[in-house]
Amino acid sequence: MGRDAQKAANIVLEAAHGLGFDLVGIAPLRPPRRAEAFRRWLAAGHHAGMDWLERQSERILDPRRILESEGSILVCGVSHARAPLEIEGGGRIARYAAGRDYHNLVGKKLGKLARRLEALGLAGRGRTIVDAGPLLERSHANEAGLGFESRSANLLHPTFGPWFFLGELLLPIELEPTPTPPAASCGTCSACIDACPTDAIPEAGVIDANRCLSYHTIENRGTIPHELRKKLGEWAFGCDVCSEVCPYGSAAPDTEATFGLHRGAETRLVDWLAPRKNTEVADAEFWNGSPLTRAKREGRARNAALVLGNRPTDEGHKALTRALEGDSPLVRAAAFWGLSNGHRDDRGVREVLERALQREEDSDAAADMRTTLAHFG
Ligand code: B12
Repeated sequence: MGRDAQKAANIVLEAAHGLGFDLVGIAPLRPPRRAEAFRRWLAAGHHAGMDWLERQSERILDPRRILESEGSILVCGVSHARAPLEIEGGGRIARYAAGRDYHNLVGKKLGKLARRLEALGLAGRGRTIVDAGPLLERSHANEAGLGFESRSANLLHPTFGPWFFLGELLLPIELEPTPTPPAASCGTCSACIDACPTDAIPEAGVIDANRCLSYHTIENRGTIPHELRKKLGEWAFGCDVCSEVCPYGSAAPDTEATFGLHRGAETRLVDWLAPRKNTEVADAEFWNGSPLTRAKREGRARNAALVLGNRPTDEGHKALTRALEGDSPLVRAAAFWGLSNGHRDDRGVREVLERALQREEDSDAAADMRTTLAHFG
C-alpha cells in the first residue's frame, strides 16, 4: 500500500477521533477472519429465531457485496460503561440499554463523518452500519485493532472491557489498515462460562442464543422456554452477567453523562406489564429513543411478568392478577407463570389460575398454562 493510502488513513482516523469516538481503527474490506465460526454458528442453529442473520449471510461473509467494490472498513467504538441499574421495585436491565439508543447516537456520528469525508473529497458515499447491518462487526473490529476476542464472544478492550458499542463506515477507497495492537487474551480465565445462568456458552467464543437471556428478553417474540424462566432471575431486558464477571473493564470511565437515563429505564415493572398510558400510541411515544423499544410492548410485558414471578411483591401480585385478563395471550401465559412461581403460597392463587385456564381461548397460551400448572406444588 502506498503513501496515499497512509495519508488518507490518517485523515480518516483524525476526523473520527475528532467526532469523539473512543476507539477507531481500519481494516480492509474483505471476508471476516471469523467467517468459518459464523458459518458453523448458523449451521448449529445457534441464531435461534434471528432468521435475518441467515438471510444476510452472503453479504456478512463477503462485505464487498455491500459496496459492490473494494475498499476499507473504518471501525469505531463508543464506551457505554456505567454503574449497574436496579429498577425501583425490582428488576434489572442491561447497562447498554439504560440511556438513549446507541444506534441513533453512533449512526448519527458516522453519518456526520461520512459527510465530512465527502466534503474533503476523500470518499464517495460509503455505507454506515450499526449492529443490525450485514457485517460480523466484532471480527472486523478485532482486525482493525479495537480489541481482542474472548471466551464470552465479547470483544474486549484493556480499558473498556466489553463495555463498548461498535459501528462502521464502509468506504470505497484504499486506506492503510491500522496495525493490530499487542495481543491480549482471556488467559486461563473462564469466569463468563462459569457464571452464565443458563449455560449459554457451550464452547469458548460461542453463544447459543437459544439459551441466552439476552436473546430471549430482547429478540424473542414468542414465549420464553419454561426451563429458563427461573434462571431469568431479575433480568427484564438484556443480560450483563458475562460482562459483569469479566475482569476487564471494571475501571472503565462512567458514560452516564453521554447516554443519560431514559425514563423507561426508571419505570417500574408493574408499569411495563400494564402501562399507565394504556394506548399503543402513547406507549410508543413514552419509550421512543430507548433501546427497550426493540422488545416491543408485548415483549416488555412478558419479561416483566416473569421477573415479577421471580421477585414476588404485593404490588406484583396485583399486577399479575390483572394481566391474566389482558389482551395478549403471550402476556397472559407469562402472568400465569409469574403468579404460579412467585405466589403459589398465597391464598386462592390456585383457584385464580384454574379459572384463568378455563376461560383461556388461545390454544398456545392454554398449553403454556397447563405446563405451568403441572409444576404447581
Ligand atoms: C446477533 C447478536 C446477538 C445475539 C447473539 C450473540 C452472539 N454472541 O452471537 C444475542 C441477542 C444473544 C446478543 C447478545 C448480546 N449482544 Co449482541 N449482537 C448480535 C449481532 C447483531 C450479530 C452477532 C453475530 O453475528 N453472531 C454470530 C457470531 C459467530 O458472531 P460473534 O459472536 O460476533 O463472533 C465472535 C466470536 O464468535 C469469536 N469467536 C469465534 N470463535 C472463537 C473461538 C475462541 C477460542 C474465542 C476466544 C473467540 C471466538 O470471534 C468472533 C469475532 O469476534 C452483533 C452486531 C453485528 N452485526 O455483528 C451484536 C453485538 C455483538 N452485540 C453486542 C452486545 C453489546 C450484546 C450484549 C452485551 C447485550 C446485552 N447486554 O444483553 C449481549 C452479549 C452476549 C454475548 N456474550 O455475545 C455488541 C458487542 C460489543 C462488544 N464489545 O463485543 C455488538 C457488536 C453490537 C454493537 N454494534 O455494538 N447479540
